[in-house]
Amino acid sequence: MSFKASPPGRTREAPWVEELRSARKDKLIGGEIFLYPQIDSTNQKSREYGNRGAREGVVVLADSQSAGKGRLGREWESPGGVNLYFSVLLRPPLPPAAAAQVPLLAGVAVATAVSRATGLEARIKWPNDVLIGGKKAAGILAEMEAEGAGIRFIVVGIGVNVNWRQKEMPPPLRKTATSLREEGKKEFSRSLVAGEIFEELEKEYILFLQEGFSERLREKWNGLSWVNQKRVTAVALDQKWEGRALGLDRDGALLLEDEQGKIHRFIAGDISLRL
Ligand code: BT5
Repeated sequence: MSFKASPPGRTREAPWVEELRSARKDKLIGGEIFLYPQIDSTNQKSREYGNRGAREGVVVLADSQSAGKGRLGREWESPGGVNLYFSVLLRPPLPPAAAAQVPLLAGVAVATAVSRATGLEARIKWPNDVLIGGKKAAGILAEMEAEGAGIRFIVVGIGVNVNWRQKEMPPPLRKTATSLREEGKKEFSRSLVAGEIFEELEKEYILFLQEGFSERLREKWNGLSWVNQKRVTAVALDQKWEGRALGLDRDGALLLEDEQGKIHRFIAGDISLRL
């Protein structure tokens, strides 16, 4: 089955997208990029591609989103012309239980790539936030479709605030969100940042297929973690747990030690952390 790039491109593409395409030619992730100037959500579109049989590594990239999604029904602010919004289609030949580890490897890839592209220190706040200077610069939303005992596909959606200015952010976000430009005090190339993320994600994903959720990956995650050894509150629906974050265990669950020294395990997805 073949897919035409969308929209069918009568106009020239933005130079940064052309740069990105040529940097990723023949690679697994981003070797094929479907560009949308505006879309509801790249995750939504990527799921459609997934359901229609698109191959692993295909990327849906948008300049802006009208209904960008966060986790648990939250929204992702997605103005045009400044940031990155994309979704990567993966087809790991693994059981559905392994899917919970994919956002963790994506967090490592995004934090590493952003640091490399900008020289800024990016950290991970469990499970899926990438912070710079304690504020959120990127978010990850992974969604899976399973079939019986296998994963049909996973869509890894990544939003990075690249050149968004604080004064253009909605006021409620100004305290918690940041961008590469705000932190680095200069503009960054979207193609450079996206290219580094695709590269790092490809590397981590291939290693994950070979080694699983390895000691190496866990240590890398723990080394990048913003929360380890900090006092945190884990919140799920109507319950709260307070304690010290210890890091990830062998399965990728976050460990929290409460006042009484009791250890609690949290699986990403149904819980939020507050510092
Ligand atoms: C996330 O959710 O952090 C996942 C965000 C994933 C976005 C990408 S963009 C490409 C792809 N297509 C999609 O439709 N989604 C993915 P969560 O942890 O639930 O965080 C959401 C919360 O972050 C919101 O409730 C706001 O408080 C805050 N927020 C919203 N937009 C933001 C932004 N652009 N930058 C920083 N924080 C933001």
